[in-house]
Amino acid sequence: MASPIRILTAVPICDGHDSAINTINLEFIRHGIEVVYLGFHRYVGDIVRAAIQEDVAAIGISSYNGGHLDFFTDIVSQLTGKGANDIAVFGGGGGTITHDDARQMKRKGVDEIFFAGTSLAEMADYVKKGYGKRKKRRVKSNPDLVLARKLTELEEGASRWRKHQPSKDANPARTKGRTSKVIGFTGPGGAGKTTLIDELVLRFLQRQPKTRIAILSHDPSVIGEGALLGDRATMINSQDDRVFMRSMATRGQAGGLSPATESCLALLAHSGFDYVIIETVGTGQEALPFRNKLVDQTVLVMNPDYGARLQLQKIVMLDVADIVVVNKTDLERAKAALSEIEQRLTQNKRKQEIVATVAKRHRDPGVDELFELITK
Ligand code: B12
Repeated sequence: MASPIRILTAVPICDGHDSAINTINLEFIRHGIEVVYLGFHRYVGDIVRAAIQEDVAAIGISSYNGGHLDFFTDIVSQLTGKGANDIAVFGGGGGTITHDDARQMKRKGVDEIFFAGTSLAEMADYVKKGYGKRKKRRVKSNPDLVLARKLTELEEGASRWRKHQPSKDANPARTKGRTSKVIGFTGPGGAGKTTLIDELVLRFLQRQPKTRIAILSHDPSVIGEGALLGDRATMINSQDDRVFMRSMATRGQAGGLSPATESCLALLAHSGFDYVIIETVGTGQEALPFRNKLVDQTVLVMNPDYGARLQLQKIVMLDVADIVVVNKTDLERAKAALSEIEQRLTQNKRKQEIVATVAKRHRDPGVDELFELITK
C-alpha cells in the first residue's frame, strides 16, 4: 500500500482566521492525506523549517490578513534558498486574494490559489493528483533536508515492510555510537504532554546554549488513511533552529507508536542530538509503549481527573514509569490525586519520582523540577 501524501498547513503571522483551514484539513484527512497542522499566527521561517523537517510534499496556506503577496512568495524564496524548492506552495483566502494577485503569486512560484466557492472535494482532489509523486531533491548539503528524507524512507519502508515480516527484536536505538539521551513521554489524551514538552524545550534552549533536541511526536491513524498531525500547533518554543521535530501517524499500529518508530528513533539517536524526546499518542490503561528498553527514561503524564482511586490500580504505566507527572494541578482534585498516586507508587517499592506541574503556566516550578530530574 502506498504511503499517504503528507502536507503541511498553516495560517500566516497576524492572522487568526483558522476556521477555513480547520475545515479544509478535515476534508484532506477524509481523503487519506496526512496533514501536519502548524496552527495560526506563524512566521514564514517557522513554516519553512517545519515543512523541511516534516518532509512534506506541499505547504497549504490560508491567508486572510491581506499580506498574501509577500507572504506566499517569501515562503517560495526561503524554500528555494534552503534547497527545498521541490516542496510546493498553494492555498487560498476567500475574497481577500484577487485573481490578479493570484496571477502574480503564480509567476513567483506559487502552484495554485483557490477562490471563494471552490468545493472542498475539488481541493482535496487537487492535492491527491498534484502531490502524490515525490519530486527528486538534488541538494545534499542541508542536514535537516537529508535527515528528514531519511526519516521518510524509514517510514515508507516500515509501512510496506510491516505486512510481510515479523517484528525484529533488536533495538537499534541502543546500539553503539548513540549520542543522545532518549526520553519517552506517554499518558492519556488531554493530559498536556505536548505543552509540557514545549515548556521543557524552552528550558533546554534558555539554560543550555548549545543543546540540540529532536522530538518524535505521534498521532493516531488507521492504516492507509489520513491523519491530523497537530502537535506542532501547540508547540511555541519548539519553533527553533536547535529543535528538529517530526510528526508521525501510527498508521494502524496500536499501543501509542508507529511501525517505524524504532528505526526513526534509532536514526535520530545517532544524528548528533543531545536529547531525543518521544511523545506517544494519548494512551489507555493497558499501554506500555516503550518496551524493549526503547528509551532511557520514561515520563507518564497524568491528569488529576482519572476517576475513582481504583482506576489507578489498572494503569500499568504507573508500575514502570521513572517519573510520574501530575499535570494541571491547578484543578480542584489535584491535591487528592497527588496523594493517591503517591500511595500507589509506594506499593511498587521502586525509586519513582512524582512531580506536580501546571505546564500551561510560564515559569512553573513543577516544570523546573522535572527539567532538573531529566537533565541531572
Ligand atoms: C469567519 C471570519 C472571521 C471570524 C474568524 C473565525 C476563525 N477562527 O477563523 C472572526 C469573526 C473571528 C473574524 C475576525 C476578524 N476578521 Co474576519 N472574516 C471572516 C469571514 C466572514 C469568513 C472567512 C472564512 O472563514 N471563510 C470560509 C472559507 C472556507 O471560505 P473562503 O474564505 O471563501 O475560502 C475559499 C478558498 O479561498 C479556500 N481556501 C481558504 N483557505 C485555504 C487554504 C488552503 C490550503 C486551500 C487549499 C484553500 C483555502 O477555501 C474556500 C473554498 O471555497 C471573512 C469574510 C468573507 N466572507 O470571506 C472575514 C474577513 C476575512 N475578516 C476580516 C477582518 C478585517 C477581520 C478582523 C480584523 C476584524 C476586526 N476588526 O476585529 C478580525 C481579525 C481576526 C484575527 N485574529 O485575525 C476581513 C479581512 C479584510 C482584509 N484582509 O482586507 C474580511 C475579508 C471581512 C471583510 N470583508 O472586511 N473574522
